[in-house]
Amino acid sequence: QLLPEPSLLTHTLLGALSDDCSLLDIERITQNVVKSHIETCQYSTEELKRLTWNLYTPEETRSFQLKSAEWMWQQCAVHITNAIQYVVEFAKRISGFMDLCQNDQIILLKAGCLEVLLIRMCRAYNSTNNTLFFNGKFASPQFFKALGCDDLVNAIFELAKSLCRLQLSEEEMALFSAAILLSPDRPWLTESQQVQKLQEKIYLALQHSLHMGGGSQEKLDKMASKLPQMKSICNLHIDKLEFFRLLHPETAFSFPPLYREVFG
Ligand code: MHQ
Repeated sequence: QLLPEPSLLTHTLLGALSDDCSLLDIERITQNVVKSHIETCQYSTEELKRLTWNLYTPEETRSFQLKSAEWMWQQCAVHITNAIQYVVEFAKRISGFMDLCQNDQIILLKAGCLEVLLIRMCRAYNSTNNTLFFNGKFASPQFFKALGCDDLVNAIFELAKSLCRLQLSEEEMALFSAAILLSPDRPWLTESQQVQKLQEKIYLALQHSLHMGGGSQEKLDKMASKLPQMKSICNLHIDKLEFFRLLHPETAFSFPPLYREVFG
């Protein structure tokens, strides 16, 4: 046998890093990140569960489809901006994040907030009828037709569906979000070493959590395999926004300042 069992490998990995990250550290990190996630996730699981059958009627859907692209873009920009504010609050509550220089905090948030939003999205997705929570009710992909971005909207729903299949626990979601936010390879970081140290600890916590939950390396691999899909959605969103800005500069200028700063 060339390789040890996965459990043994994890054990060895945890053991090897124990000099600067003990099991106690890992538990402390997990607790901090999960608490931060729960406190900033905008909608509780109970709330979303309670609203599961609150769907837009066909008439309501039709009336949204008939709205102008400008109006619909404005609505979506406002909702995304609200959600981003919660992600900023999540970041601020992760221990170590506020110790980074302000320049790096901003770089990490600009680069990672949409990805975090996309992870959180699976909480607000209902796979039985392929709908997403939007402004108080669950909406189908067709609901967003007026945006004129069917490819983007379909890609977002596809990601929601495939993330949902992973059945991530809140703990896994929280740690995965934090790990993505603390990516040391974002361009223009000045203290990427420090970011890397934080990310490594969060990854250990995630691995530990998967291990405890009876999961395995396989689940972590599946989670990591969603990253390219998320990247391409981020790029597609930027492309669509750029094109929209060319067609409707006035409307784009009236988008929430935070939205313009993050994606501008
Ligand atoms: C968050 C809550 C949340 C808030 C906003 C912009 C564009 C051209 C297309 C939700 C995207 C359209 C978004 C608003 C649409 C797919 C966007 C618009 C989790 C994520 C969630 C539910 C967002 C999901 C994606 C939505 C519906 O905690």
